[in-house]
Amino acid sequence: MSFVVGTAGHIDHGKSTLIQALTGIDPDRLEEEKRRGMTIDLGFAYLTLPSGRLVGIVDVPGHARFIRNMLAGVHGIDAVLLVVAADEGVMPQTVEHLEIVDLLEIRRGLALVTKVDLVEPDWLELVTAELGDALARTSLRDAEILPVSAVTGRGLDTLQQRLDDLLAGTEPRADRRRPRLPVDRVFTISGFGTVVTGTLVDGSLRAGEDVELQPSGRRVRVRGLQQHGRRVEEALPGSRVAANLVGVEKDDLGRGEVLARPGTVAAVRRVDVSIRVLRDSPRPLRHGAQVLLHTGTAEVSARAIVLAGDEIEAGAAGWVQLYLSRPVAVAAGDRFVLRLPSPAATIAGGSFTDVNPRRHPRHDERVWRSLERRAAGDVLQEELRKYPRGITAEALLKATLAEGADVSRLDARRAGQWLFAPEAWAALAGRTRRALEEYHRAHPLRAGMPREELKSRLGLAPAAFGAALGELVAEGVLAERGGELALPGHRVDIDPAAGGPAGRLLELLGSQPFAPPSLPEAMREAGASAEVVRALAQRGEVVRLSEDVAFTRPAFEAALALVREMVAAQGSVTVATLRDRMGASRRPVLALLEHLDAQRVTRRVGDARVLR
Ligand SMILES: Nc1nc2c(ncn2[C@@H]2O[C@H](COP(=O)(O)OP(=O)(O)O)[C@@H](O)[C@H]2O)c(=O)[nH]1
Ligand SMILES: [Mg+2]
Repeated sequence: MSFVVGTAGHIDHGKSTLIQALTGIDPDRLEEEKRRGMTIDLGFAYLTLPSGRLVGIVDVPGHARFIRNMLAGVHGIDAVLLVVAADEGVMPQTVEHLEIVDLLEIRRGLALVTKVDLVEPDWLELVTAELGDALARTSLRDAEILPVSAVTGRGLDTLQQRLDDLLAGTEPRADRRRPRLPVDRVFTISGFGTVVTGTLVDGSLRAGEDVELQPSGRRVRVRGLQQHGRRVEEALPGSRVAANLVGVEKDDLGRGEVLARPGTVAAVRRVDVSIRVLRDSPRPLRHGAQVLLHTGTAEVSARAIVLAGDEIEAGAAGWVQLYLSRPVAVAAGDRFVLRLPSPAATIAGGSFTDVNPRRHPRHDERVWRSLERRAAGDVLQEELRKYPRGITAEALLKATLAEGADVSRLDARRAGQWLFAPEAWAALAGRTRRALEEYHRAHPLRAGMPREELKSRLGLAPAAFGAALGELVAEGVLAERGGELALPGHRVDIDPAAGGPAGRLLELLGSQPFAPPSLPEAMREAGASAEVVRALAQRGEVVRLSEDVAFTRPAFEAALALVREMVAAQGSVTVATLRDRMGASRRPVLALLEHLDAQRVTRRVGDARVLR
């Protein structure tokens, strides 16, 4: 198992010199760094501690202008070595680096007062006290302060021992089977091609794996892996890794890209975050503020949507949605730092609560209550709330990267493969009821609403609609009648006895049962609409034989009995023989027989009909 330790502290305080004294490796690898005697970009070294524990070291620049490089190096470290020169004491970037460490909630570290060879003991005491005060307000409040000198070697053995002790109490990195390597350096080695380095988190990476880079989406293969200058077949989370990649050129890569298993990390433009503004922030975080987001090795400008209130004051915390100017590959729980672009200042930090959120209304308590529950670990339940139209269990697990999580314990309505949050289900049932009420009011004579219409009103996916409908019927929200949907209490409201259009129509049709007036004519005369005819037909009081012939139910029953009787007596029936018996014209008789054929009561044989 290996660990990663990062330096922090003001420029020229002796960070790089200390790392070289400890490891024999000069972390200032750039020609410009050597020429200017100053760290510009991240430097890397490694060390074997007395117990045999291996640590990768990330040396960061202290200069204010290179804070962005410092931020790219500090992610994923297990512990920090905060360096303060004994002759200068706490300086601006000591404070700023400490603030960043605090915002990233890095709790393990050693505070090193270096260059002690340059000062008298009483001065050292003063600087130590001042450093103690600076630490007290941060996540490093428990860090031990050690005096060291890279020149005389004083304290270096103790430093190694204390670092060893500190890491001995460190939990191994969580293996979430989702390796992510935020790229912090890209270079080429002749004969090998492109190499990226980074601090691996969340899972282990194997040589030969097919992986992808996000946010660019490039597919590449890991040809080989190295750790601390040695080839390895597998790199474990929480270690420094160099990966030799096939399928990408050096110039197509940079910081901000994350190497991960395909499909496990999404690049997003919107995130919900929990934010704490520094107590000493020069400004509050205002709603609408343009900020720089630093997370992993990515830096992106973002606009802050403060969800409650108009700003988050210095020293306060709150919920914010960030709109990012371009996609960033992040995971829920990752930490970040926010800076103001100009005048440049670190003002806040926090962690991602939802990396795939909806847009939110501001000042809506439900939004941050949901985020609170999500942050407290109720991820699946809160994710489910984002889908008012339901989501399949499979898609829900995919959205939260929670493969194999238990969905059976969710507070959810199940409809086949689909899950609905309780409030979404209640809303769906409510909308269904209202849609049907409205429909019944507009069409009192119709038995119900066609399925397709409710489907489009509810806006559900076809599969979700089918499943949800079954549940709604089972729940008694609605009833399905002959392919149409109605409220269970809905009755078609016509009373044929009341002397209205329906009654008049029945009267007209019944006055000459086997030779009724044509249907359109009867409707006109009775003042009955097509709806009335439909309703009467649905209630069985009228039987429509064709477009323009309708019998009353008693007439139809009598005609049917006659047909059966004639066939029984004569073997078959024809239009002519039936017409004679019914004393009707050809038109209704033909319509009746064709209707009976269609109903599969009779069958045509030449000119005649027999019973089926
Ligand atoms: N006397 C003395 N000088 C030191 C010590 N450590 C570093 N220096 C000097 O301080 C200067 C800045 O050191 P450097 O490691 O580049 O600082 P960094 O910017 O924090 O990385 C260099 O000239 C070093 O030689 C030390 O322990 N004692
Ligand atoms: Mg340096």
